[in-house]
Amino acid sequence: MRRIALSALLFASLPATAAEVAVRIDKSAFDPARITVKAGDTVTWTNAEKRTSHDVIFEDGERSVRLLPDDAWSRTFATPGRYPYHCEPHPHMKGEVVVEP
Ligand SMILES: [Cu+2]
Repeated sequence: MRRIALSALLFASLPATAAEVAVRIDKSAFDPARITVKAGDTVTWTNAEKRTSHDVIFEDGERSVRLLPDDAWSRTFATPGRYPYHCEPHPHMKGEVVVEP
């Protein structure tokens, strides 16, 4: 009983840990296209295509390298805001990361 109470207290006092969030790129689309994360979280895009390469180009200037099939790229979002992005060779592929405080 005492041990359970102590564990709960320790857990409650720990700072929130940064999360890792995955976005899959497949069938020429970002999945999910729109995600909401917390400041400090890291988002990883993985190209799940068989043949097609893609990239992740943010309007704020941050950009991935070209992602060949099975390649992955990550960005950590320190500042709250909206971060729209697209794929350069396929401009119809759009996504957005919403970063909450
Ligand atoms: Cu693309």
